[in-house]
Amino acid sequence: MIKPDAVRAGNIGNILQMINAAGFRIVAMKLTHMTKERAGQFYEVHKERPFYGELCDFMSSGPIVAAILEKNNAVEDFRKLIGATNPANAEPGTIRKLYATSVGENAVHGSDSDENAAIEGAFHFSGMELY
Ligand code: DAT
Ligand code: MG
Repeated sequence: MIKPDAVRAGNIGNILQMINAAGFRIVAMKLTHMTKERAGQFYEVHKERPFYGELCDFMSSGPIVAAILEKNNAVEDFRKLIGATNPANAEPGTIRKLYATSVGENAVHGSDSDENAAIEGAFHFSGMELY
């Protein structure tokens, strides 16, 4: 996902260009706006964390770009491309280093395993929206 902060800042194009240049194929993509309830469902795994409420408010604060990306070693390579959760710790040249403003408003989401990528893909897209 390209998160609401990056969409608001006009960075959809810049981020997609980096994703493209890194060799990912776009299988599905849409601009969508999650309700607070949908954001809460997406981040259910974090519901006991102190930042959960803030995270759900932020993720439902505006439209996002949801996408399914394909590549060999996609999960690991995408996490390398986006950089550390906290942009202060992200490597130079990563999407979060360039476009995130804080640990909470960090521009992009990337799945953390193939299994979660499948779950998160199905959260946003039906089978008919995959190409
Ligand atoms: P990532 O998005 O790098 O997978 P995560 O799964 O640990 O990171 O957390 C999910 C999101 O929750 C993260 O992108 C931003 C928010 N978050 C994580 N840690 C936070 C913190 N300490 N304070 C505020 N928001 C936080
Ligand atoms: Mg995560």
